[in-house]
Amino acid sequence: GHIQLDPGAFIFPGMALSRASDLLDAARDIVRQAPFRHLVTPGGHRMSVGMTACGEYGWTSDASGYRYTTTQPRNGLPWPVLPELFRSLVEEATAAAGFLCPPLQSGLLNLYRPGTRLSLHQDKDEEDAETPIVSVSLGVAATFLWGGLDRASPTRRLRLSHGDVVVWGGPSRLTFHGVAPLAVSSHPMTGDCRLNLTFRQITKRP
Ligand code: MD3
Ligand code: FE
Repeated sequence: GHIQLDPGAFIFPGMALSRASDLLDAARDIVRQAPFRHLVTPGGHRMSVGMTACGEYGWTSDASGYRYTTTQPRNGLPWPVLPELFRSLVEEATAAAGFLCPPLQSGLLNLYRPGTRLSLHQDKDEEDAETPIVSVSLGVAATFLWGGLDRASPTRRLRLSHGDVVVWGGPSRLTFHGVAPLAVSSHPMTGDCRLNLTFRQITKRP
């Protein structure tokens, strides 16, 4: 079963559970090729989230702004290939939410350690704002902040646990969201960390 959070936003509790250890293995393989980095925002703040990517496009931030690149800024190499296991989970999740999506272009990997947070933001660096975003939570559970279409809208707090998959599409695609500082806790598969995978379409579809 699923929970509809808002129009277009669907949580599938535990959808990735049976695949969690394979997803983590695939993530480790990506991290070997493209290590986590703490990006600096255009405002000069070092992000507490460790980030890397796979697929055609990866997200980058530096003094000149936020953008998607087809190569890793640190070495000019392409981002690691988006694993088939990720692709099939995304296809399954979007179909279950009632969206028909060709394969998504980018897989972002976000690493949270105790105290890591992600302040309230909108995802609007993608040219395509129609295709849903899919997220997969692994390891230590986090408190997710779910706001509205204005920064000042009230936020709801919801728990995202190991194996949960969420599809964020339609009117929810541009909702403000964030993650509260990760608690000190432990998960058998990830120790004190949380790994979040998000999948997106970057360029407009023809
Ligand atoms: C709702 N990541 O990478 S995943 C991000 O847990 C990001 O790492 C968080 O926000 C994380 O940009 C939240 C859930 C999520 C991701 C993207 C969204 C929710 C979203 C885009 C639009 C609306
Ligand atoms: Fe986001």
